[in-house]
Amino acid sequence: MESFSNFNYDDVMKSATVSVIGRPSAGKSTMVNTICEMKVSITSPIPQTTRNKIRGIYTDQRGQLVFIDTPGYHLSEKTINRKMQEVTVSALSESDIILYIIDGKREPKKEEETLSSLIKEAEVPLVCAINKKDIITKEEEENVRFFLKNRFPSAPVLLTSSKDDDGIDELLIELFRLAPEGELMYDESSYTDQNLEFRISEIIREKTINMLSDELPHTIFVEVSDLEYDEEEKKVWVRAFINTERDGQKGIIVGKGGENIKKIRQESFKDIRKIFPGSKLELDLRVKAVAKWRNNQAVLDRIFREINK
Ligand SMILES: Nc1nc2c(ncn2[C@@H]2O[C@H](COP(=O)(O)OP(=O)(O)OP(=O)(O)O)[C@@H](O)[C@H]2O)c(=O)[nH]1
Ligand SMILES: [Mg+2]
Repeated sequence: MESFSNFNYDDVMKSATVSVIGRPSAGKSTMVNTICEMKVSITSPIPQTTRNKIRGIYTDQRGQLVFIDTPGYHLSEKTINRKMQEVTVSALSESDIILYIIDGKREPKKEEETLSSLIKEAEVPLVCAINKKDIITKEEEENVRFFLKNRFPSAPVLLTSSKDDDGIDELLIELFRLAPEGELMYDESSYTDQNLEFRISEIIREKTINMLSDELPHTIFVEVSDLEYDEEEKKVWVRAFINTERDGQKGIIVGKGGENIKKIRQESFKDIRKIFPGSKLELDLRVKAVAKWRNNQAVLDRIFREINK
């Protein structure tokens, strides 16, 4: 990220929570990762990847912004989708600023209208980002600008590419401009506050999702059943389950001769090791079927539980 050379420094420290809101696949999690310069929140080409409120922390001389990544807002009556809608709506009112991310490639329709109405009702200072600048045409950009001008005439609108880290410095300037004065909420070296089990399970979920296609990514959830971390001996032992809905789906995740699960394990291993630098990691990964878990209240309660430390 470029330095913010044209910023006027003063003595006032700013501090704000920023809810990152938008439809599925708009690029919210990619945006949070780009800003925090760290993989805080998993991403994938498949809509509805994020399921929880995930905090990513950005700190510089101006102060601190605590981003709350949220599930993409999707109109659907299914239990799990409604749960995800609830997570998103709860983030709207609990932040100092809303960062509304619109995928410039997709014409705003009903879902965007519903979401923008919810944002309006929240009455929280707003910054809008038209994202995917790297692939949108001038006409697509103008369409989205027209939509936003109609609904939020006075909100700043930025053009960004969260993938290419373009327009992000300008976005941060707007966010800090709106941020209230305040002390740092987290240590300046922090970039997230998710608990270890959650971070590990999300890494494994990301690697699994990226291996699958169609509806399958939505049928999985990952749980870490055991985590032993011996800081002195520098050893970590993890056992985790990739849960799907049916035995047939288990076979797809495992793959021919176990080739898929091997790849998922290898990719997960690389990322999990980064959480425990210098430690020896053992990862025991298993696949299990949990019938109809998306309608199982106990499972949903576990998935949507508090994920912060
Ligand atoms: N070309 C382009 N692709 C992007 C950009 N930002 C994100 N993407 C891609 O869009 C897809 C979705 O990105 P995510 O960051 O997972 O989107 P999200 O809004 O968090 O999605 P949900 O969690 O499902 O709501 C991924 O394939 C990203 O690589 C961008 O600025 N340009
Ligand atoms: Mg996401």
